[in-house]
Amino acid sequence: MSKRQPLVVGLALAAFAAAAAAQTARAQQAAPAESPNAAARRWFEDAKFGMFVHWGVYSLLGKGEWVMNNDKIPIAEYRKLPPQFNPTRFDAEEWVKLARSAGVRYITITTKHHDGFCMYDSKLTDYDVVDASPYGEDPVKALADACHKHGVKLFFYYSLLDWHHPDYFPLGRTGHHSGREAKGDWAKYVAYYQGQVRELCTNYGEIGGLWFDGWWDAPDAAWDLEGTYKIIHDLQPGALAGNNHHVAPFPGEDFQMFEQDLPGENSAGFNKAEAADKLPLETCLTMNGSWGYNANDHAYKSTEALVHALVGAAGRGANLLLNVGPKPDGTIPAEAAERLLDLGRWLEANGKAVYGTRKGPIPPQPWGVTTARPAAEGHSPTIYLHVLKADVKEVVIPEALTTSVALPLGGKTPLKKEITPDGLKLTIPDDARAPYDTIIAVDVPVPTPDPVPLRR
Ligand code: H79
Repeated sequence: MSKRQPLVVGLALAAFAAAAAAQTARAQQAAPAESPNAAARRWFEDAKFGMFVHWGVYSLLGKGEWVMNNDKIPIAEYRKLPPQFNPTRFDAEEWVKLARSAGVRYITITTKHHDGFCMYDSKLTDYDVVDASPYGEDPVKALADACHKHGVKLFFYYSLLDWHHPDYFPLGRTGHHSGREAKGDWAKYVAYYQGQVRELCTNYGEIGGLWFDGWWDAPDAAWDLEGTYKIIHDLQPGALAGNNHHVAPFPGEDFQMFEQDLPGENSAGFNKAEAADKLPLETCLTMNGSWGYNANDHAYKSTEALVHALVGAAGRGANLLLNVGPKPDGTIPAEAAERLLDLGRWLEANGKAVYGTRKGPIPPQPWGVTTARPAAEGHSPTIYLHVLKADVKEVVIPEALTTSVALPLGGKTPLKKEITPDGLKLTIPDDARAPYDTIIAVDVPVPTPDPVPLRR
């Protein structure tokens, strides 16, 4: 442990103690009425795990969702795709059942990606799956119905950036090879996209929220995001608005997302925004290296890496939104389905230390992360230590936790404790080790002890 870390831990534990005390005090009062928005945010933070779906006419080419831009396909050429889109094997029930088996609590699906093609039935354009494909049905409607039936929330991904719409002008940083005319009325484009947001908030029953992307293509444009968020909150008071703009959250946004990085990390290069203090967080991640179906990308992450992503996100107070890219026929690639089922089995046994938790009072450590379940009726606060490194045999936690009981998840024998100059050392016996993540539940007595600064 570095010299600086113990102090940080002591302070975080103080916050945890204060929160636990506040929770106890709240439990003794009548519960104040919670707004639909606050309830939705709390639900979202409890949910922890979602399934992202990137599906569009680009899937036909099997080269990811950026193929129009990357291969410089003009609109006139790209327009030949919708007449070929006929996902005869698409079964919304099967997708949702798979999602449920994986342990996900919500699905976020692309309703329109940067290519501008709408995967739902829009009255504002003919460039949509019902009007322009032989399939002729609305897969988003089928998915919404299946989600409602099986108790999975549905979020809509919507690209603000549009490489096809004639009024998306002036062009932004991308989509310069579409061959469209160099003119357009931006205000008309805003009216178009806000009209589509209205459709999405009106035609599919209760939704979890809207997930915007592509703002970064034209960061100086007049998007009227405040107006957009108002439409969402007026039409669906329990829906959350989020925007993948890679900068600090704007007013009206209900959660903050990070793409291909956990909050606080920036391997992608554009995750420079700090995690907002008060907003729920979400990290979206590809399962291989692609969002949309990529026939040549077999570089799938291992189940262990995916468990570590889920737990790593939870330990940083974030959900994991894990992506699949269905094939053009509507089926989910076998490699992806296998991993989802692995995660489901793992969560079946270990979900207690993930669902409904918040980031733990001990920040990410070289050995792993912590999550926490605040005190509630019938149980004292619990801190879960997720030991993600297989070769770690002991962990040191703040000495203030000395009176706690530390049990491996599902085990019966408390861990050996020893006070050391660095803090309270817990020794992990070999028979307490679990695959991917050795979880130790630290039951903190109530009242939570005052944090004692760690000795140096
Ligand atoms: O939908 C998936 C991707 O297609 C989409 N977001 C996920 C969820 C995505 N679009 N672009 N990117 C991901 C990469 C972003 C690159 C950026 Fe830039 C770097 C945006 C801003 C800086 C490249 C350079 C694009 C604009 C300027």
